[in-house]
Amino acid sequence: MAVPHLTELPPTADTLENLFGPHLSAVCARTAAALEACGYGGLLVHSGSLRPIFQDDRTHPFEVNAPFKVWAPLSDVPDSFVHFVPDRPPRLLFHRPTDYWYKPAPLPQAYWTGGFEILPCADLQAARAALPEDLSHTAYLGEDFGGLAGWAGLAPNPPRLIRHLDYHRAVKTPYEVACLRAANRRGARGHRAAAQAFSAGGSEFDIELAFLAACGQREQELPYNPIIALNENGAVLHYQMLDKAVPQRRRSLLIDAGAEFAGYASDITRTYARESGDFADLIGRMDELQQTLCAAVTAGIDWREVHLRAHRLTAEVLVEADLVTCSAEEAFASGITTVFMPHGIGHLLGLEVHDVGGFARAPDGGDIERPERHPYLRLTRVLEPGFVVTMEPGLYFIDPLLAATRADRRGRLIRWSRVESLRPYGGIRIEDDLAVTTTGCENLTREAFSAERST
Ligand SMILES: [Mn+2]
Repeated sequence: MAVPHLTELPPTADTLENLFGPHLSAVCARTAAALEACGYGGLLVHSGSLRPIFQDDRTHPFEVNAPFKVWAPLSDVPDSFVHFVPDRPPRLLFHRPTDYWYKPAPLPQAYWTGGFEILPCADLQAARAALPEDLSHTAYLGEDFGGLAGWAGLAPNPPRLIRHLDYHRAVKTPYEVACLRAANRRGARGHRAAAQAFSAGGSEFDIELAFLAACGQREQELPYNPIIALNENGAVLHYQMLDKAVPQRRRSLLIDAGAEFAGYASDITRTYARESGDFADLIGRMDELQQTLCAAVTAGIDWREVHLRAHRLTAEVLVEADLVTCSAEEAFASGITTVFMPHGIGHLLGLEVHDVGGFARAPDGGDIERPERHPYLRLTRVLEPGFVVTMEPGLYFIDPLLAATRADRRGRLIRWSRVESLRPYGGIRIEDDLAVTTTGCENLTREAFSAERST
């Protein structure tokens, strides 16, 4: 069944074509610089392999390698390669087997293909034959595809080169920001339908189906499996069950789900209450906190400080909501906020939902440490224009963390009766995607929801 409204999704192919040329030039330039710094003359990137299922004639779902996708927005063509030698147009060795069991992907002809020399290759031997005979001084990015050992001379996955490329991938080109904006439009569409399915009384599974239909994507195309959690399931950070039964009493929905556009991910979370009351008020308060944090995002700020500030603000919410018996200062200093908010405040977003390069001090340097007691933060760098980050404060009632806290001396700092009354609602997370600029940031997610509301 066609999903006609998706054709209206901006940006248009013309816009994308205009943006893709400079994007490809930027990828070529930064790759050339990285190759030079690491002593290589060329790069070969593999799209990935199909992995057979043990004792079966089927394969696991295909997941493309992100370092391949940065060149070409192809998510479903295993055993293809991009071969790049500085000062020459990149070549795409496009896997096109003779196959009557599966339909081979058609040779691409799209807004991005003009910058490539594209060669159809029936198999790996044909791909090897299309490459220079001498592959020494060529770096290879990808898994061992079984046969790689025979491609003499390649340097597989050199860590230094990967660090260089990952470091620079944190800064998105205008083309990439346009793709992330479109991924947010698609995701906001899905979220709107999901919220309606929740209001209509749907199960977690029903809500997922509504999300997929509105995004116009199958689950395999999404950047990650949606987290759709009713009631206390919202306290499981990566809840995955998609229960098909409707719970007797429906209190709350936490949905963390994103869509994909040209290989780029959106990562969006919303929390809804079925009825007004304390939990609904707490959602409103967390939304305010999230907006306060978003308003301060701009190039030049240290993401570790954003994370710690989120904890200080969370401590204030805990006091206001009467969830602690101590002051906000003590709630922060004692680490009680990490019981209610045990994950990072956000991460880089791009070709991967948790994008690479979040810790790199420099293209060729070590990692920037996480703040003490905050082991799950995935970004420690100072923000630069072109970074796209998520902002995702949360407040959860997580049984194993609460139990451990109750057992130690910090237990006295928690107002247990309040925790008991809010536990059945699971938790709250509100997550937007922000494109960092020199003067602030663009909230790709809020803009997408506004644009969807006006359609
Ligand atoms: Mn996220």
